[in-house]
Amino acid sequence: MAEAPRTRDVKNHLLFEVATEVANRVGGIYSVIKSKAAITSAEYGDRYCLIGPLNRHSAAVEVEQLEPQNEHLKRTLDSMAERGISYVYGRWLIDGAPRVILFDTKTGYKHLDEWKGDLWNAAMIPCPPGDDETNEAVVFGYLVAWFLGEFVSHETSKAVIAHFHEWLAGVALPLCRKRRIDVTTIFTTHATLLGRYLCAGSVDFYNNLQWFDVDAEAGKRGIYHRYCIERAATHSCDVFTTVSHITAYESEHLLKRKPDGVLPNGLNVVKFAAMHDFQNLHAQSKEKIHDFVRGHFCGHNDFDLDNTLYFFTAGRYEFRNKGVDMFVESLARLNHRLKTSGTKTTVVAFIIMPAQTHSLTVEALKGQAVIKALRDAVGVVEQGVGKRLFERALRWRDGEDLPTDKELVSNQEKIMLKRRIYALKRNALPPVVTHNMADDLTDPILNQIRRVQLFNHPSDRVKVIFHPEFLNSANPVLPLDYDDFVRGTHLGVFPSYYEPWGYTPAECTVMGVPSITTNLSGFGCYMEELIENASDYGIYIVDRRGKGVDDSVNQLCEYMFDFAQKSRRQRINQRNRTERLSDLLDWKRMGMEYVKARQLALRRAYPSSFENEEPFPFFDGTEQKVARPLSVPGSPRDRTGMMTPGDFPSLQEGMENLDTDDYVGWRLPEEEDTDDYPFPLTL
Ligand code: G6P
Ligand code: 1S3
Repeated sequence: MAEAPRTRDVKNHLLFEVATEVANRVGGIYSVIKSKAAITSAEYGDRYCLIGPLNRHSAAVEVEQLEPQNEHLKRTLDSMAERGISYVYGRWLIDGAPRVILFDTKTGYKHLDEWKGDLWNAAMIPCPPGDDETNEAVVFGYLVAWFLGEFVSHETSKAVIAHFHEWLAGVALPLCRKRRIDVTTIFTTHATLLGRYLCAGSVDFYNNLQWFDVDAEAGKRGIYHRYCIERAATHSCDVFTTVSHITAYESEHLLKRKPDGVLPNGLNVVKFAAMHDFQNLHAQSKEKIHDFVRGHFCGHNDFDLDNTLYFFTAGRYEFRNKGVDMFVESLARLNHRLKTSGTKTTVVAFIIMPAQTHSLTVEALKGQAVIKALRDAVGVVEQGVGKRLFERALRWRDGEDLPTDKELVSNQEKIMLKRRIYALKRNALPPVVTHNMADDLTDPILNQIRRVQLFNHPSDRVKVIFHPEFLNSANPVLPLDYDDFVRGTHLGVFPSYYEPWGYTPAECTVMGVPSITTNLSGFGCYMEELIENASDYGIYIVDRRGKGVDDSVNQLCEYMFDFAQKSRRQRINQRNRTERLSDLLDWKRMGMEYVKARQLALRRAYPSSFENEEPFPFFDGTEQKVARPLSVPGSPRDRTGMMTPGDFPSLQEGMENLDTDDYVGWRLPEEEDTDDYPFPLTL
């Protein structure tokens, strides 16, 4: 007998977004759902709810507990609670304040063996013992499928979209399909398991994508069962998406399904009333970095901070995938070039990547302490000198000379100052790492620094500081939150080999900090596709696709060298241009892709509800490129056409006419700086 068509109210549909990082910061997915919440809440209001596993520690500070108001939701959660499942329901205290359901997976573990058996019977996915991460994924997946199945049996009128992020949240997808739960589903993968593993090794990943024996490769790496979950999720959802074209191409070959579209990551862009506000913030934050550098290089403060540039890289510690290998090698070449050019500019390059450490080093703490002691001593002398100068000025007679330094600084003060200055002396070179590493001898970053011998010698024009911990303002050595640190730097450098999207250069862009990325990162490809000459806007893209490693390293070195030649005026102008790109990355614009994916999911699940409607323009039209800035001379370079490997268009194309007020189109603001000013500048 033919199945009756599924009918539900698609206009007022409900949206559940499922991820393991709801109110629980682990990595990039947290940034995605948190920053997107405002725009999704604006669109859905109470019809939007996020589902994640409960992490009591972070939920305690991020979630305000509430009683569910929706009767179907309440019935479902009550019934699960009656069967021993605990959860927290509440408001996530972030922009948009979305509702969240956080299931306590511990209360589901009593069913683990039964569910593992069921997963094998339902989808032939094996779950070997001893893999805690997979056990978590299974329990969470079964709880979500339980919840959705029961919810749609109570809520029978409205359509329900369930949007899942990443394989860890994907177990529920084959279950929804197998149990024919009346929801329509979207799966977004933010990386592929195999891609991450293969790239971290020494394979020529992109040239061999078509040829990998995926089952065998997953088996060799002991991740076959995880890979099965990822692949089952990919093939069971109604709409399959990923975050960039490059990861779409990878998914097509490694997960064997061509994504229906690309949902690039956005940011919640905060605009300043005036352009100079963000420039002032740069100067303030840079001053704080100067303070750190003074301490770190104490005894070796032989370079001019006014002529110093701060470069940095940051992210998850994946040495090859995040391109740290290439960064350090290029820094060594940059050092050589700066030395031979005879420049007075110094580059201090930071590497911010969390690794296993025991504590901050005594050297790092001591450097800051002696500088603080010196500053305090100077403060005392300053007060004394001020007082004496004031007294002398009161008693000053016509014809008398003004007091000399010698008269103003007392002997006692001179001794105190000398002691503080002697304390700055140091026999060793300033350290390249701020912490005691758990595994100093085998640490890949340290070994690479040793190999290229960037040891912070006075003659080096490039200095290196590895800070193996995320930043925060309570840090006694470098007391800055990550965003404030980024604002104070001059250039972010992210030469990734494996980077499905890459939030780090995107964050730089919205803060008006130029950055270097690669054409193997989703962000790099996206910007290259949209902007005619991205480097004019402070988005430098290293070619890691068509060039050999050595050439890519040279290109990266060249970009950094050229940047180091810029005048302050040129840097200020470039920052203005970079910041102007921020609307391009705003969720108000990027969120359109999510709208399209949801439309597609509804149309696939409930085609009869759309019979009398115009076809939805998912795949027509092309993005308009952002023209080069007016102050930059034209180049003959032709950049039309797709720059990404998959030659399929994204969902974003052809959506200009969608009538959604919450989302905006993007135009480059028209005002323009020039590098040549008609009046003298004192910068
Ligand atoms: C901002 C401030 C300026 C400062 C400049 C330094 O633009 O508004 O007052 O001179 O930063 O720029 P730099 O690239 O040298 O850090
Ligand atoms: C992933 O996190 P990662 O740093 O492991 O997801 C992020 C969010 O989509 C993405 O920006 C990043 O490239 C991926 O690699």
